[in-house]
Amino acid sequence: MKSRILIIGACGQIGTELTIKLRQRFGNDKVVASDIREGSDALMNSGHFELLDATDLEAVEDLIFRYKVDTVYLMAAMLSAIAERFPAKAWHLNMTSLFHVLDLAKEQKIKKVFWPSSIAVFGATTPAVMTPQTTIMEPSTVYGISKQTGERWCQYYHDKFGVDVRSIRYPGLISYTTEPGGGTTDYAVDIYHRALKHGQYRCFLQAGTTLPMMYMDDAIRATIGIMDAPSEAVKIRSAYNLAGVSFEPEEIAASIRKHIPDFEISYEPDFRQAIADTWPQSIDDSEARNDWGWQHEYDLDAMTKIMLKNLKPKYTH
Ligand code: AKB
Repeated sequence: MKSRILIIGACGQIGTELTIKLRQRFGNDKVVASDIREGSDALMNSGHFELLDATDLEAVEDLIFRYKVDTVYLMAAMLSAIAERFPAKAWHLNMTSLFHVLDLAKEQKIKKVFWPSSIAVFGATTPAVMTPQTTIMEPSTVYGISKQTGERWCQYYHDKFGVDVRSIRYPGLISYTTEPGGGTTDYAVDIYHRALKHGQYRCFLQAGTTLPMMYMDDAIRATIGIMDAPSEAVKIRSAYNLAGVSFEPEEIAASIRKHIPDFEISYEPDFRQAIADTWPQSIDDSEARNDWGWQHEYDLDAMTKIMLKNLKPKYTH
């Protein structure tokens, strides 16, 4: 019987923690990690790993066949800031990999798909405060356009072909195990590293830039939560809004000062400011809460405490 999970993009920020959590839950043998590059020791040493280019259909199909995979988490993507530098490459990676997985589900070679969307689907014309599930969406980044388009395709494959695809719109994610790469919300991770290393941080977003964020444990719980939900509970097959906390750089700095009183933040906004300016400040995720019981746990101070505690050994000699 087919019963393995394949994670594509397992060595990224979400993929690393998701793989480890799913291995703890289902057993190491049941979760196959794959990525274009190798990942952390914890990931590489705890189960199957395969080098995989997510845009190579034959290679993806081969892994699905060889490992008897029935569920795919497609986490490979180029994020907002880096995608602006490589638009064609980002579009190719983000869309081609999604089509491959949706087509394999349509052909019933796999049963269930998770694909991550993002708050980047929203744009400057979207209501920025408590952004509703269904609203104006005019994304201005390549990444945002790829996520919005991807959402429409997920809904389409579900409606036309019965594909069981599930998705959430992640806010900025914060974790201490794997650093993010190429996002606009990355400052909220960098700031903890710099606070411990240098006692100060020069922020690439300007003061007052409020963005929706979430601690990684919450994001992983949401991901597994929507995948566990009975099919009929998942009423939205594009992607669900998902909220944790919202804050601006000064608020995270103030939270860090509770542990490192001399910590200083300064501001030198770059091109990422223009991206952040088009994104929501806070998210209304009542649909996710009502449909499949989503609830966040971590607030800013709880997250700060965990981040500093776990990163400290890295910077203490
Ligand atoms: C990014 O900043 O690009 C990502 C996202 C919000 O999807 N963290």
